Amino acid sequence: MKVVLSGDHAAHFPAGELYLGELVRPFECPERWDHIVAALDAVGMDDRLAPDPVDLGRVGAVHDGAYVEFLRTFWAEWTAAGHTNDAIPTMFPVRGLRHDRVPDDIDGRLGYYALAAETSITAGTWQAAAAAAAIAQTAQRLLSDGEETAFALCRPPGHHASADQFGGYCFLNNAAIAAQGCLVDGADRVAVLDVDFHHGNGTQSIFWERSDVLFASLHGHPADAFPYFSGWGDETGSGAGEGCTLNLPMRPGTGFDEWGAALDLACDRISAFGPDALVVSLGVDTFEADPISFFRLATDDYPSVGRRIGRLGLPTLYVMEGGYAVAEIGTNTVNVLRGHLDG
Ligand code: Q9C
Ligand code: ZN
Repeated sequence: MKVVLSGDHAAHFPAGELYLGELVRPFECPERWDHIVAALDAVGMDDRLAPDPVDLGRVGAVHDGAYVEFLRTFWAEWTAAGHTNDAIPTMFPVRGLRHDRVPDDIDGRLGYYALAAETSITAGTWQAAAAAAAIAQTAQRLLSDGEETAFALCRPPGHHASADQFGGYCFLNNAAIAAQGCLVDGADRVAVLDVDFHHGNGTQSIFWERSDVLFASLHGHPADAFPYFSGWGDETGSGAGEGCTLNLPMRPGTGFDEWGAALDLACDRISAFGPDALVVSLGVDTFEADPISFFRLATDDYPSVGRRIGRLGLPTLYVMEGGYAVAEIGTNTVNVLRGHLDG
């Protein structure tokens, strides 16, 4: 399996994350990437390549142009306004407020384009986010050119980012960019399987009305887990996309028996959809020791996750999402990839 990766990820590392009333060291940290690379080394997955430059035209197929421009120019505007700290959004266009007007003020625009306050923007955020999108694009082209599998080692992650919102550690929706790229490069239908612990609200919203993309997600129930306002089972898509969204929320303490049964259900739905390619939003924050999540998957469960996905027999692109048990993130991630390859 080819692995696409870039050292540019390290440019994004905010000083703090607003977490339960305090500013803590961000859970989404550069060492996550180091541990994944070390685990790939350990099993000899050394077929690696750097991404081609990001294709912003194609990013614009899933993201709002003004949003991408906001991300690209944010740090220059923020510092020009005299701010030197990382930026934390604090005011949002919530219930009862207008979201049809974009403020001029840079702090106002920060809130307009944010979905939550735990995700700071720092000097290197655009460099890293653009590199992650480029990684997804390069890996997608490998798949479209005939590779059976590829791993896009994206950081920062992407599945919470909608067409025009960042948050949940995400800025550009790498998996959505890849899925859309598959369609542009010849696929008639693509499935996105999101196994990250959190609901992929961004991916869901991007493809909500689309009949050419099936979005299937296993995640912590929104009554109990971030992003709280998305991911119930009755969210099934609308318009042409009605029935093309499948949400399987699960409660605290869910272990591999129940989670694996949900994975089987999602895989059955994917088979029935008949896609030409599969994009997997691969988060391993389902792990029992994850510090911010509540499922109970064990390191030894991950090979069967990859095996089950591999049995679909589809060209498959794994896109890295979350996973915050840093010491185990590499082994857990590589276990999925190995399970897929070993069958
Ligand atoms: N008290 C990803 O895994 N914080 N993002 C939750 C709960 C946000 C996770 C705090 C978690 C975002 C890609
Ligand atoms: Zn997650």
